[in-house]
Amino acid sequence: PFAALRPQKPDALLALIAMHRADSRLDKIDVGVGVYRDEAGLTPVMQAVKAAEGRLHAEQQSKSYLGAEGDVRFAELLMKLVFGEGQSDARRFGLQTPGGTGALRLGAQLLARAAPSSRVWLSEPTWPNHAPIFAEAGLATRLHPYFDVESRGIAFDAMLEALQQSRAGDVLLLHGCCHNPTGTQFTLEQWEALAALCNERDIVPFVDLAYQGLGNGITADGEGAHRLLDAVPTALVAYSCDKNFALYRDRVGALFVQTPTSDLGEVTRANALALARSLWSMPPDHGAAVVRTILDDGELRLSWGDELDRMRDRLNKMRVLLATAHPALTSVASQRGLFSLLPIAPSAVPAIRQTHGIYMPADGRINIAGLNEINLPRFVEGLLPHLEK
Ligand code: PLP
Ligand code: TYF
Repeated sequence: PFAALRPQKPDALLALIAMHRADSRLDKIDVGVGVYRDEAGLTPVMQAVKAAEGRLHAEQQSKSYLGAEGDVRFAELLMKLVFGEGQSDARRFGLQTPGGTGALRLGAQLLARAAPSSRVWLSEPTWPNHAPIFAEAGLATRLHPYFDVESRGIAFDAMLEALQQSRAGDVLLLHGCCHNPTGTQFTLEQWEALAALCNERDIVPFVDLAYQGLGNGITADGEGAHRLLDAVPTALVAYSCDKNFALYRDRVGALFVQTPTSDLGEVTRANALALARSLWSMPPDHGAAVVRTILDDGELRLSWGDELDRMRDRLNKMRVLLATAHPALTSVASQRGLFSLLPIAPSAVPAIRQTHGIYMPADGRINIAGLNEINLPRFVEGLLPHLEK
């Protein structure tokens, strides 16, 4: 059967990792794939994670099967971060998934089973995996304008205008905070306007929350989603712990679903579990057990929160430094999270790579965490001749 298969392009972001590794220049700069790095360029295991792993190693009595829902306490604890304290009710459920990607895919399969003719609206641009995840689940995708090239902020009016083409039952994918790749975020007023739009047009919001805590803090980064979720009857949330707990390769995430009634919630949960069984049977335990151990322990939770604060402060400090380097970069300071989209032409990207050893994807997205006080001047020097405006 394989003779029928078509050649595939490799993931451009993951391909950059290998390209950067093969470059022998000592002063090369990696602003490619989205992982946090400290000022030494490392992506360390967080202290609270090390401590939790130590406890699990000492105390875990069994590795017997858990079930398709994964670690129930993990999902319960995360639910408070997603919906706010005291906001778990019978209309909402959560299931552990392999990463945020697993949560997106499970949500997509659930939507495809429940409403196969619904279309999923994605921002232009968005994370390159979004469209294939929904398409592979059998759902049609549509793009809405999102980024305003002039202000380097959100083209909110154009977005709302395009969504006038939505049909009842369509799905709207929203980045909960720290938009990938633009670093933009909705204001609370915009979240409220989006909630009103979803209710008016009978659209189902699907919030992708992959960077909570890396923008303005855990609480602030969840606030927009809380307001939206409180205002609408039906919603999905794909949560990733891979960035805010630096657990990337352990693949830690959860899917949360909100339904209009608890009866509908029960049937929906049973369907999500059936789909999860056919996708991965059960999610991998370790990373979720680590997150559960941290969130359930006052001391570890404080340690995790402090380290996350320091990571975010470093990102925001680099943003301010980069923004002051050139007027065309001013908006970088008000953007949040790991990413920013540079005002450069795609043709400048290979030139900057060859001449200066600076590695970024073709759209000019940079990972702010790849910068530090030592390499920032060299980064700016390589970039300046290519900045537009
Ligand atoms: N959503 C967005 C916007 C992302 O940038 C990522 C990055 O990996 C994910 C989801 C997936 O997260 P995970 O690595 O947990 O699958
Ligand atoms: O956008 C990024 O860089 C992160 C990491 O196929 C990532 O979200 C990139 C590509 C991919 C999986 C994860």
